[in-house]
Amino acid sequence: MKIFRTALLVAISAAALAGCGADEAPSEADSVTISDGWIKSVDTGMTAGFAEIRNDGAEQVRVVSASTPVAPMMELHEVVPSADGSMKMQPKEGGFTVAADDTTVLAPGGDHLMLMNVTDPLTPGIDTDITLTFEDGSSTTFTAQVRDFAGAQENYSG
Ligand SMILES: [Cu+2]
Repeated sequence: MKIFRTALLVAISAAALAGCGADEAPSEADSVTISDGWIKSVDTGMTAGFAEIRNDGAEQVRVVSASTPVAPMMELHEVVPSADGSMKMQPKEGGFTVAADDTTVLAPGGDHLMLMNVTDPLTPGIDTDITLTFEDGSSTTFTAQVRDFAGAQENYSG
């Protein structure tokens, strides 16, 4: 009888937990799907990472930071025209926002993930993880493939 009662309590607790979870809004990470993640190949120093960030949620999400095992430092960058007409990149204030039911594309010449102080060569064929952290503290990790890419050599104004 005691065993039966314990089992019943466990069942009730599980139901209560499930019900609680269903009432809460999904985290920003749960609303997002990342696709086509890649990193521009580099020997050492700085390079850029890109991806498509799809938000299927009903609320805007915001990427506030990013990290990867292949670089000790990562920033969220935008590309802006400078006074002399050339394009410069700089940290994007507030990070990357993705509106509800929308997709933000990180691409050469536009918003990108900046990998800094890379010490081991990133050559085509290597896959690595990139983790994006959102405004609500949730995070998601995706795989990025290192690729050769010759374009979009913006200057760093920071
Ligand atoms: Cu950059």
